Amino acid sequence: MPHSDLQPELLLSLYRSMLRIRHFEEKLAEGVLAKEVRTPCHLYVGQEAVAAGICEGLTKEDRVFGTHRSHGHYLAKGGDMNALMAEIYGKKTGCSGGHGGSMHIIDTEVGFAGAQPLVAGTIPVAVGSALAAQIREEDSVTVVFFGDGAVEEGVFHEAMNFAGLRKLPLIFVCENNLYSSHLHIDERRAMNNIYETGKLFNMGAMRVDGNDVVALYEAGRRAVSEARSGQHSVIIEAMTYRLRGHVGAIDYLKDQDVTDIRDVNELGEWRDRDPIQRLKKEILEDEAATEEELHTLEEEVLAEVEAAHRFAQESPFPKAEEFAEFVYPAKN
Ligand SMILES: Cc1ncc(C[n+]2csc(CCOP(=O)(O)OP(=O)(O)O)c2C)c(N)n1
Ligand SMILES: [Mg+2]
Repeated sequence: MPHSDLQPELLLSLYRSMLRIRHFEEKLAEGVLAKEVRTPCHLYVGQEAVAAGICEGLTKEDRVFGTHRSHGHYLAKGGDMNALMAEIYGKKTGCSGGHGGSMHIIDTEVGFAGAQPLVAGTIPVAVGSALAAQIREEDSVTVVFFGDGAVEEGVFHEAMNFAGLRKLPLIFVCENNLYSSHLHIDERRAMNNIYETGKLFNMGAMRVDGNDVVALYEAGRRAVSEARSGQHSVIIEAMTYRLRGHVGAIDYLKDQDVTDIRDVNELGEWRDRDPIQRLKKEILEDEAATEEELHTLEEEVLAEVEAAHRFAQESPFPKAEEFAEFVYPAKN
């Protein structure tokens, strides 16, 4: 019995998408630890299935908004890897001209409408994007990714209400990784039931295994079709886990004696649910590809990441006199 009805090409595309994020961030982590990278980095390792699964079902015209932890959203939506690495290295060739760093990334050419560090900050902007699409009778949907911590900001509820009222072509994707910085969700919420918020606002509401990329792809496709047709907005709650720390690059999986406040056993349990290993196993069991084909694919991804790293290292920094560009309006 195959694990999935999806075509092999689609499974391989999801696999490549997750691997690109994983290897990109593992390379980046080396740069962070070596202090080559000076911008704070919130790594997405462990959560790749969410970005990959949801973005696979979007078109270039669909708009995606991210968070402080958005390297994965940017890459999965088709953002240029060289430009992302260069941005995080503070280089002029970066996707934000080297002025933004890890948390201010954007590539409107591919529909990555922007990420920024204020928790819940992009949620109302995404409402505006979806409202504009509705008024202009565009066919696009808007997707906004955010963490479980963002649900504690009042603006989340205001945005949900407005989207629900207007049936905006908007999909709220909450990545519930159980933690907001160092606080567990059980210490912050009376109920661990974020997806049910959708029911209060007359939306579609789904909770999905956030480490199962195929389930996310299927949930995303359904949500997109409902939101695009004007049926209603949708909230998807993806239950997942970040395998690295809140910020920075320490790899608790390699150094099991050191952890943040999280329990080593908890980390171990989630490591065993690694979304990439899980899809790999399914692909092999379903004979959608051979071990050798997957190896070749991974080598290609590693070469792409190495090239992006070289590109970032060799690119120039912006000039000091250019720092105020994009901050103040140009003088006449
Ligand atoms: C408005 C606001 N308050 C506090 C912070 C500090 N802060 C940065 S990330 C973060 C945790 C966010 O948790 P969550 O939304 O679950 O995302 P995750 O880090 O788990 O991906 C906090 C509190 C902030 N950036 N913005
Ligand atoms: Mg969180």
